[in-house]
Amino acid sequence: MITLCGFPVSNYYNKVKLALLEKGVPFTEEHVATKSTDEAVLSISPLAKIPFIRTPQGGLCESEAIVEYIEAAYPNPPLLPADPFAAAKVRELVTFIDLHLELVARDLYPQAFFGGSVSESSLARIRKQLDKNILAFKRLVKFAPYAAGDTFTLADCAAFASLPLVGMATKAVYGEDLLLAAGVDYKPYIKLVGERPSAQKVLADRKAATSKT
Ligand SMILES: N[C@@H](CCC(=O)N[C@@H](CS)C(=O)NCC(=O)O)C(=O)O
Repeated sequence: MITLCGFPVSNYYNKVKLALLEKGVPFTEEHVATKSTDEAVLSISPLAKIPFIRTPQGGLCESEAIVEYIEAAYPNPPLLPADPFAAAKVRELVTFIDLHLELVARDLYPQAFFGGSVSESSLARIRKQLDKNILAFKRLVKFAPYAAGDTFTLADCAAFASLPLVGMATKAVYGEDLLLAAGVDYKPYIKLVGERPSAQKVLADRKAATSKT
């Protein structure tokens, strides 16, 4: 049995949780906060980031490594196409979402969500990077109706968890949602994915966790 560790407000936690739910993999959840100095956490997630999982074979961190493990260990239903090239295109899209959009926008979160402030020079640098990366992402994403094409894949687990966050953070900081401003029409897509039972559970659990804090 897999234990998913972290908390249900985290986008990367929810990316993994969506994959587990979509595949019907049995799992339990364990609340683990970020920045833990607990050796039991650091021995699995050395940067103390969440999510990580516990498996009968040991622990594993980094959401992409985790979902790839889940995909290989529990192949059905698949969240990657059988065709190697099509599967690589899904992974390519995940990289754009996680690395080129979310990780860049992440530097805005202290100001967007946590009452902190980000320097003017950082805001300008992040904006320039995001403007460029969002246009690149726009060339790749399909929304037809899913992120990588006609089938729900790992790219949707990443996109559903992170695109709204990128939109909200940029809106809060720059006064406009840079995804929408660039013509990345992600809202109907998020609504579509949000109707899936897996996404409904993720959203309900996130809501419950948010109202507790
Ligand atoms: N590349 C990591 C990113 C995970 C990540 O950034 N998680 C956040 C929560 S959403 C975290 O643990 N932040 C605390 C920290 O970086 O110290 C993954 O894909 O799992």
